Amino acid sequence: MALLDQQQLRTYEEQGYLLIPGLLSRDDLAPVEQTIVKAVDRVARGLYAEGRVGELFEDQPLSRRLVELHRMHPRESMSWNREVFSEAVYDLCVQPAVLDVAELLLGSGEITMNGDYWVRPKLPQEQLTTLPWHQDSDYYGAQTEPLHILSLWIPLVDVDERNGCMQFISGSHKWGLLPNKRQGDHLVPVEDVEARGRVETLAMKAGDAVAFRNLTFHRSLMNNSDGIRWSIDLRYSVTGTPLDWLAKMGLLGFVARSRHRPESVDSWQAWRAGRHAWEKEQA
Ligand SMILES: O=C(O)CCC(=O)C(=O)O
Repeated sequence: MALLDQQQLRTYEEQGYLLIPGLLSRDDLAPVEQTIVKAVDRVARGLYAEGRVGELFEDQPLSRRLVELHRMHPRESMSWNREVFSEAVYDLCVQPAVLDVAELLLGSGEITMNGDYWVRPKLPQEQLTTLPWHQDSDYYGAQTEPLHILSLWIPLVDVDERNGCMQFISGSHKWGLLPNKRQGDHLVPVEDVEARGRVETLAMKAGDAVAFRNLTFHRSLMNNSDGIRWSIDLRYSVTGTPLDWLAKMGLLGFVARSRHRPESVDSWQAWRAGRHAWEKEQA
C-alpha cells in the first residue's frame, strides 16, 4: 500500500489538503455515472408527471439535461445523497485505492464511511450550487472541531476555473473552527479568510481526488461553462468517531475496512438494510 509517499503525507499534514492525481479511472467512475443518469431521468419523469415541465429532454446529454429541467422548474436542493443511494456508490466508497488513501491519511486501518457522500450537479451560472468559503465543521457543529474527518472530493468531469473547480486555503486546518454567520443557505466565515492564507485553485481531471480535513477552508467557484460540473465527495473517519449529527439525519454510514476485525466490514446489503430501517422508523 504505497499509494502516497512520505512527502504527500507531509503535504496533507501541512496544507490540510492533498491533490491525488489519477486515483480512479473512467471505468471506476462509470457505474456511479450510470446511477446519476438514472437519477436525472427520475427527476425529469417526476417533474413531467406533476406537469411542471413540458418535456423530458431525453435527447440531452448528462452535461445538459438537468440544466434544461432546472430552467423550466428551478429546484431548491442540488446536493444528492438519497437520490443516488446505490450499490454503485457503495462500490466506489470501498474501492481499494480509495480505502488505501483513507487508511494512510487517517492513520488507521479501522475505517468508517460516514454516510454523508454527496453528488453535486453544479449548474452553469447558478449561485445555488456555488459554495462560499467554509470549514465542513461549520455544518457538523462545534463538537466536531477536535475530530479528523477526511473528505475525498472527486470530479466526474475535468474541472478548472471556468467550470467551478475547488479552492483551498493552505494551512487553514490549523486555525481552529472560526466564527461563522448565516448567508442565505450557507454558513460563511465572519472574517476575510483570504487575507489570512494562500489560496490554491485546483484544476483536476475526472478521477483525480483532493483529500481535505473538516477544518480546511475550501469553496467552489461559479460554473461559467455551458455544461454541468458533476462531482462526488466521500467522507471517512476512524471507526468509533462520534457521528451523531449524521445519524439524526439518517445519513448512516458503514464500516468500510477493518484490519483488526475484517468480519465487521459491512456489505452493501447491510448498509442498505440499516438505511431502510431508519426510514421505516421515521415513517
Ligand atoms: O462540490 C462543491 O462545489 C463543494 C464541495 C464541498 O464544499 C465539500 O465537499 O465540502
